[in-house]
Amino acid sequence: MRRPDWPASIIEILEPGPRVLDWSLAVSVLVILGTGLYSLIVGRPAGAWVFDVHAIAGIALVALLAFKLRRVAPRVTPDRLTLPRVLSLSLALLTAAALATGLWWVLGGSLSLGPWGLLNLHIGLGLLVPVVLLAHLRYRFHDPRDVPNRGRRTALQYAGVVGLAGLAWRGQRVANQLLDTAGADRRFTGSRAEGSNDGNAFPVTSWMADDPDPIDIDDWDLAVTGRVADPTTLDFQDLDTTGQQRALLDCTSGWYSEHDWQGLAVADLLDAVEPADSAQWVQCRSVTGYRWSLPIEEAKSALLATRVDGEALSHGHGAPMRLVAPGRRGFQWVKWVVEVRVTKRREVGESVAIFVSGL
Ligand SMILES: Nc1nc2c(c(=O)[nH]1)N[C@H]1C(S)=C(S)[C@@H](COP(=O)(O)O)O[C@H]1N2
Ligand SMILES: [Mo]
Repeated sequence: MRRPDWPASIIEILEPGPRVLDWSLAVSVLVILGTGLYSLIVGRPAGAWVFDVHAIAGIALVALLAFKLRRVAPRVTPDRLTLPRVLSLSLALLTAAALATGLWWVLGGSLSLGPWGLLNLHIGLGLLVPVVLLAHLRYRFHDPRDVPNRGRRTALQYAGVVGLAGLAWRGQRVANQLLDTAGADRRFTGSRAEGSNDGNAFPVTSWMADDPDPIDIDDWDLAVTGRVADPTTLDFQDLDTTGQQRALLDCTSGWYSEHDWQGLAVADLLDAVEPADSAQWVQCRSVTGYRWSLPIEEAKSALLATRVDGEALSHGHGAPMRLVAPGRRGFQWVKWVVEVRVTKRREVGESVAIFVSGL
């Protein structure tokens, strides 16, 4: 009997049976998709596990995909390229690209794609995977009851794959530190530092189409509307901008920046207009139609900033007024605010508006 060499034997030990493998590929894609989407709204360290699960499942998927490709490679021949095969092949390439861009980001890579970067590319590729996967399953679906029951062995294999992926995720941190890469000082969200404590000198991100003309302070005012006893409209000169807040803006495109912000404390504004008992949400609306709500209790610790580190806010950063929402991801920090609306229910349309405002 041939004695298996070392790499071959570890592959044989860990490699799940074909059906189990296919189902675990589907499950890991679901886990990665779910944690990936959810991670976009996680801004506080208590949610760090979401990123860990996303990364470990991603590394495990690298191994699972390798097993899968090893199994199907002999079947991929150019003369038999039918639609289902083209779909399978695209799925493999797309998944590999999504995994590679994620790993590259973690290891300190970057890429400039106009207004977007490497992390945006990773998210875009990742969102395409389930679409092509569904098309692939249309042709290749197998009933889960076909999975042969080899419980104990399969469980051990999974412990092995996930355990090794977890080790790799830890090892990555050490490697980044030792090699002092751009991946070394990531926040738990994966974001890297950009221009903290330096006034307006941090990246400007209007992630979709928002690009309003600069706002003239004399033409600007702030409307406070909705479920309040005293709706009001304030000129810039009327504002009490002695509020302060140190807060960190963490954009889902992969950078963060921490600053001392000055401006109008939302708590003071609310005190002045007296919210009704039914008031639950505070929505900040931009001149562009972009808008986002915070629960009213949380809004009381938010700031409508007019300055950053003592400098007047620049146009790109939302002058004359932008929301500073501590612990929330950057996309919720509405720029060019012209209205604060106090509501009972959160407006459903706002999650659409952040994609289409300014179009
Ligand atoms: N009106 C409006 N507000 C916005 C955005 C936008 O496109 N339009 N982009 C958001 C996103 S995705 C981020 S990360 C921050 C970026 O703020 P900055 O450009 O000051 O860095 O603003 C948020 N507020
Ligand atoms: Mo962002």
